[in-house]
This record gives sequence, structure tokens and C-alpha cells, in this order.
Amino acid sequence: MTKKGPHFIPWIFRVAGACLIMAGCTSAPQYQPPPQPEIPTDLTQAALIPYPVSVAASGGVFHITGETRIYVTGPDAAQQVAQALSDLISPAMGTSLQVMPTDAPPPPGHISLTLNPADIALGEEGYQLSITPEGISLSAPQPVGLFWGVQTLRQLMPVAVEARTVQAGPWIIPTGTIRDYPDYAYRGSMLDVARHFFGMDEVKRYIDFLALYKLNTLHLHLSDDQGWRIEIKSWPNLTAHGGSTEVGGGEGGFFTQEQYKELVRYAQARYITLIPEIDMPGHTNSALASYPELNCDGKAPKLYTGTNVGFSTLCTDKEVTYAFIDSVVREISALTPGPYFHIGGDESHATKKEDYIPFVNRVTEIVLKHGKQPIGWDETAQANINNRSVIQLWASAEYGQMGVGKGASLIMSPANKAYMDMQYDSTSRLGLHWAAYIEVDSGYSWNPATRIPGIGREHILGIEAPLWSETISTLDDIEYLTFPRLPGYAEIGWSPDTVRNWEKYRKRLAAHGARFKAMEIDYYPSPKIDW
Ligand code: TNX
Repeated sequence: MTKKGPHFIPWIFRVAGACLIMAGCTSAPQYQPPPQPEIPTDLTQAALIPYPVSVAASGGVFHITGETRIYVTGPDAAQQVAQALSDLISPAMGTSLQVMPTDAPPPPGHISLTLNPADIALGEEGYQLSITPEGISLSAPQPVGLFWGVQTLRQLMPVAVEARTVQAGPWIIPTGTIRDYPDYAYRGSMLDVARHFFGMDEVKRYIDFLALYKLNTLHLHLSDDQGWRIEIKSWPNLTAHGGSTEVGGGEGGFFTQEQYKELVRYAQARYITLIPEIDMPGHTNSALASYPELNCDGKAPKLYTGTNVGFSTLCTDKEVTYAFIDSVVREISALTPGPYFHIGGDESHATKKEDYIPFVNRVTEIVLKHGKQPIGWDETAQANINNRSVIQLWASAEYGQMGVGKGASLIMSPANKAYMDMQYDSTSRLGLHWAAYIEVDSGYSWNPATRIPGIGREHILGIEAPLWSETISTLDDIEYLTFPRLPGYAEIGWSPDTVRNWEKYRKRLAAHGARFKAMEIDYYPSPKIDW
């Protein structure tokens, strides 16, 4: 055995030894304990968006571990929500939380999901979440409430839960009770897949974003001058030709009816209703280019890849126009379990007013005949509408008031507050600014029920934040304009006015920055927020 001299002592002991001798030495390598995550024990301080109606803290914590089970009582729909919860948190925990259907009262120490139709104070979509050190009990009158309660639970968990790879934990949740239900029944966003086409994966991810923030409606703008994006079997050239390009001359695209059904199912599993929009009589160049007979002069125009508006119109006094619309509404309605069909009706500057009103009247009847309730942009309030129509206010207070006067209910999307295609400020890399620059505080700080004289809470179905796509063509672009504004619209739609407060909201939103990162969302880091 070779005798080793002191020069064989590993360097680390030598440095440590030297430091023992030299008093006051501070350069010794010291043991660094791993950083302890701050243990959140005050439920009222949780960064929940939208903020719940009521939150009471009890100061303790519940640990979710690999041993935690999800007990569920109730029909298939409730069990699917329990499975969704398991699927949501299992990847980051690295273990699959077991779902246990049961009719017996669930044992303590676990998570339980229960339907409680007797709790009518929670309304259609509400839920109650009771968290103690011994377990979590989520109850709701309907499965949809369980689903929204799961989203709250998700936001109460450490943000690492959003990662799709195994994370360290611990999976700790503060204790207390939340009772919660939405202010407005309609809470939506619109995605324009016509100016630039976005495909299945992009739309599904967008649906995921809505679900996290308890938005229950996705309005898809499926046709415009630049492209027709949904297969119509009886008018196949709409997509074959009309779907073949987009703004800037890219290749465009469209959804087959099978794909559209898949989107409907994907949204339904997240309690989100799809609303299809076929914009007419203006915004129709792609249809006019596909079928010459829809033009008054019988000649098909060229496809259009610019961004002007207001130059196209269906020929309102040809019968074939209404046969065409009937087929389109019939085929799309058959794919649509939701109650609404959006007929557009905006910016029809190439249609004479005396033609526009009878056109909207007739299209309204076609939509009703196919079992759907028509929604139109605010200009459609000029037609002979009544309480069967919904008016989506985007630009005109006067048309909004006219719609309310005729008995229609309103969706509030004022462009200078709710349009997510508006730039944040003059330096934003994407977006337009014809309506306003909309920084995060401006997008958050308004009240749909007091914005327009004569239009009150009782006239309003809800709010919607549209995302037009003239300037955006990738998922990153979508994310940049959507985040961080979307959570603010979700809060306006869900939380009562009395709990909405910009100073508090901006702190909660800051905490969501880490969640966006874990979800790999390419958000705009607004200087209004201390990220
Ligand atoms: C106005 S909003 C439009 C859209 C544009 C949008 C751009 C509405 C009903 N019409 O055609 O895409 O502005 O911000």
C-alpha cells in the first residue's frame, strides 16, 4: 500500500482545514440547504384569478401526496371532472392520483368531489371548496361547478403543478373555505381564425387558457374577406378556394367538419361552449371569390390577402344568397350543441342600408329556423330584432341602446377596453391601435354594467374579449396579445364588482407570471406589473 502524503488530501478538506485555523474566514464552502418554498397558510392571500365571491382562511395547510385519493360521488360527468383533476396534477407530481368512485361518504385525508343540488345559492356554475388539514371537499350543484372548483384548486397549488415534467413539491394548499359563483353567465373570448388561420393544436391550447380562468365561451370568427375556415359539404369551393390563403398571402387552411366536432368535444370537456360566426353580408370576399353567383354582377373577385374592411357584400337581392346562407347555417348548426349562431353583420359599408336591414331580418329567421339564437355585432340592432337576438357591442353605444330598447340582451366587447388585438402601447411588437392602446390596467379597470348610459346589469349577458388576427400568425403571437390581459377580462366576467380592485389584482397577476412561465406562455411583461 502506497503511503500518501498530505498533498493527497482532497482539496476541499484542505480549504476547510485552513479556514478552521484562520479566525474570521468566511470563504469556506458551507452546506447550502435547498431553498424552502414559502409555505402559504393564508387562503385570503392566494393569487386567485378570478377572485372568488368569498374566501375565509383558517391558517393551516393540507398536503397533497402520492397517497392522496380523489373520491367522487355522482354521475359520469362528475367522475370525468375528478379524472381531469388527476390528469392535471399527476404529471408534475410524478404519480397518478387515483380516482375512487364511491356512494359512501368519502373518508378523511383525501380529496372529495360531490354534487350538491340543494345548494341553490351557488347557482348554475358555482362551487364550494372546504380545505382542512385533513382533506379537501369540493361540492357544487352541477358538474360544471366542480370543474371551476378544480381550476381554483389548481391555482391554489404551487405553480410547478403546471409543468409537464416531475417537480419537487411539496404540494401544499392553505386551508379555509371558498364559496364562489360567476357574476355573468356569458364569459368569453373570440379568436379570429379567418385573417390568419390557426389550426387544431392552437385552438385547443387557446381553449385551455380559457378554462384556467373560468371563461365558458369561445367565439370562433370562421369567415372573413381573407378566408373561409369551415368545411361546408354542399358548397365545397368555400374552403377549397376560399380557404386557400390568408393575410399576407400564406397558405391559409380550414377545419373539416370532423375536426370542428373534435374542437366542440374538446371544449365541452372543459365546460366551454363554441360559438361559430359566419360574418355577413360584408366581410365575405372569400365566399364571393369561391362562387360567382353570390355576386350581383355574377363575377367572382380575386382572393384577398390585405387588411382593409368594408369593401365586400353578398348580393342581398338574389335568392341564391339565401339558399347559400340556409345551407351554411344548417350544416354548421348541426355541428353546434351550443345555443348560439353568430351572423356577424359588422362594417357592411358596401351594402346599402335599405338592403342591410331586410338582409339581417331574413338571416335572423334562418338562424331561428335551424334552432339557434342569433348573435350579431352592434350594427345588427338596426334590424327588426327582438328578445330572441343578442347584440354584441363593440363600437356603438347608440346601437347597443337600440338593441336593449328592442328587447335584445347584450354581450359587452367595447373595442377600446376589451379588444386584445389592440397594442399595449405604441411600442408593442404586434397589434393595432385604432380603438386605443390597452395596457393591462386599462383592460381591467372598467365595469360593463355602468359603461353606457341606459345599459345596466340586467341587460347584459356577459363580456367577451375578441382577438382579431390581422397582425398575428403564430401561437407565440396569440400568447403575447392574450397574456396578461385575458385573466383581467375573466375577472370582470366572474367576480362581483365589490371584489374587483386594481391594486390587489396587479399583485395577484404578478404571481401568475411564474404560472405563465411554467405553462410556457410567451406573455407581454407589462411594466404595470411587478413581476
Ligand atoms: C373591427 S370589430 C372589426 C374587425 C377587425 C377589427 C380589428 C368588428 C366587429 N369588426 O373586422 O378585425 O376591427 O381591430
